[in-house]
Amino acid sequence: MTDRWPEELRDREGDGTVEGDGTVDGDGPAEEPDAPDRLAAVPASDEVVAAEAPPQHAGGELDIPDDVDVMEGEARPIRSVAIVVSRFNGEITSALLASALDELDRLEIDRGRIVVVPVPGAFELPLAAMALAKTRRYTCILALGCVIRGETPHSEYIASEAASGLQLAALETGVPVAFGVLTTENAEQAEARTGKGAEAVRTALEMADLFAHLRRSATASA
Ligand code: INI
Repeated sequence: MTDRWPEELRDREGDGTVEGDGTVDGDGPAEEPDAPDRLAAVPASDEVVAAEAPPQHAGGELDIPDDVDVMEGEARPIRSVAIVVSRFNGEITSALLASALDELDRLEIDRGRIVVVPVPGAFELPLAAMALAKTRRYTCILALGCVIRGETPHSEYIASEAASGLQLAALETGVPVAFGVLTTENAEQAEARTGKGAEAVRTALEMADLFAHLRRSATASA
């Protein structure tokens, strides 16, 4: 794969935001020259630096016996993060984005390490997330969108394609992709859930940290 930005994804404004026209260089295996396998996508240990302990981000406690090893990540600052966000239902997705950026600020991740990639709608999120993941420039990716159920099945298709496509982008590349797409019955429910942007940040960073642990342990036992 190429290590350069596709022309269409360059930061034209110079403000850390890139916009595509749908033509992206998404072909080829997700490889780095110095890391031949899929673990190449896993953040290197030096990408994770110390930070204050974040709040619990997913409900529920696990009861794990003391006599087994536990490998678990936590949300810590990382080298770089891409946020792909849909313009459809823009008032809601702007609030999701603000929530995500607030959380990244709280975790002391410099704005210079963040790129925001707007796309037309939730249906377009997977293609952009996959293209971004394949660049290997981002330790993790957040996908933010909002699908409000309409009177036709249209929204169902969009929501389900967004979910499966984003999961595919993560599975194909090994880069954590957080699902920050709201799927609600109405706008009021969506407005009440815009804190999901922050949750997506913590989820993506926890997975990136988990992969850093995994990579270190794989290297140590090799
Ligand atoms: N896109 C959304 O992000 N949310 C929606 O609720 C939505 N609905 O309901 O139509 C929506 N449609 C646009 C879609 O994501 C694509 O942009 C469009 O179909 C072109 O591919």
